[in-house]
Amino acid sequence: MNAHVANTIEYVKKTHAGQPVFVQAVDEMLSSISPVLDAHPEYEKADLLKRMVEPERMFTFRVCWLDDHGNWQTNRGWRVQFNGAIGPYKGGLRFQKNVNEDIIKFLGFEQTYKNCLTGLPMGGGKGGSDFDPAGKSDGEVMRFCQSYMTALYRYIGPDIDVPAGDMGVGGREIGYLFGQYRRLKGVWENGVLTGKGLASGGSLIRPEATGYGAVYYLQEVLAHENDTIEGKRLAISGYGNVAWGIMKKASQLGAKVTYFAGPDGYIHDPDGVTGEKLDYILEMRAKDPLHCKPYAEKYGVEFVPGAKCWGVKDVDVYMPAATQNDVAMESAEKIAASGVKYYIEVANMPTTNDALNYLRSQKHMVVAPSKAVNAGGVGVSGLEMSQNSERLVWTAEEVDAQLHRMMKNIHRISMEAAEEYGLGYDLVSGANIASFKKVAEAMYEQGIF
Ligand code: 2IT
Repeated sequence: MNAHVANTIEYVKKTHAGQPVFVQAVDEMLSSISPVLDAHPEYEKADLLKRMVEPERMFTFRVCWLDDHGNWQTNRGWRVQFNGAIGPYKGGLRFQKNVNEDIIKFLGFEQTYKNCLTGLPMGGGKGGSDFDPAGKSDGEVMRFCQSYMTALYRYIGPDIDVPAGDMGVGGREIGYLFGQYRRLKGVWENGVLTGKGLASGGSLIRPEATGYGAVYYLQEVLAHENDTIEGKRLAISGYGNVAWGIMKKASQLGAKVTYFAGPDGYIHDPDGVTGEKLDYILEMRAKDPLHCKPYAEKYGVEFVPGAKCWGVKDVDVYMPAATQNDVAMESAEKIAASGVKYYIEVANMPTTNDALNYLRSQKHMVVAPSKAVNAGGVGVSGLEMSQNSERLVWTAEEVDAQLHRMMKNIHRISMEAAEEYGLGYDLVSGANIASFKKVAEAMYEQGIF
């Protein structure tokens, strides 16, 4: 490994001992980019790597709100503006009770390189709160969002920093956040947030974009292997927004999701999640995002409590689409032993580093990294920003066609970057190298900053 890369990884490990997830994301990314540093000794001189692992800035703030019983509640809020070298900071907000500074930094770091892969001018940012949306009324969520935006509005804007949704933040929350921004600023700047409802200037296809994009990327991988998506059986984790997009697009293209998982266990539906079952997924999630068992009861299919579906053999593709570190070494061993060829990461960093490296070392497997596979979500957010800037509304077909092109391009540039350095069909290294090169070049040409 290039010495500057190795030293930077050691430096981050030493200085961020309390932030294991951030360290993991940095380690995963930097471990791929030695050949680029070998080719560009000027980057070491410019201390580029140390600058890349330090956010440009990060805000932490309190968010106070009144619950329905008239009690004051206080939550913690964050926004990291990680890297603005290639565009306004861009990335979602995660509202979940386990959110902390470590998680926000890991997500902001990943976002920088993911956003770069889309080819659109977007820098990396991320934010969130330890607010737990589970069981909260609409009124409570609205008051929380208003308070969150009151703390943040001075620091964001369509050309500054553009938040969106992530776990726990969907169209409803974005609506309340945007309403408060507009009230405070008194301007029509709807490009300040993406994932808005259509009436507020949201983009068609944005809710589906991450899942659709993941399936488009999978199609590229399959085409590379002289294979097609028809008849493919997918095992995924999650049944949230992203998982739902995968289910829908897979069924449109003649494939099917036959396994999916929630925090309570996993479902096996050999006929696949298709037709009206897709609507039921939305209904079930709105009622209770923590239990997928009701699906098994409704459709008379198998539910395995307290387990993950990693290692099942009667599928063709695994797609972890729930949350970070869902697949650790024990699951990776089962996945490798199952004989299934395709491991397509979807959630942000769903695999621990040792598990990811183990899967990548399996000769019979093709592994694709989340920062490429899930980039369609933020990619369509970028298209929403474009529509807001030009004050036009694109058709679903136009947005979908651009998303499809974007995913093909991400697969192609990743493949080419890996080939350029003699790494073969290594989509993980390729995505890291392709995105690193562009961010590094922009930072280098902008001087010390
Ligand atoms: O992880 C992600 O890429 C997102 N949560 C979407 C971010 C965005 O700005 O649309």
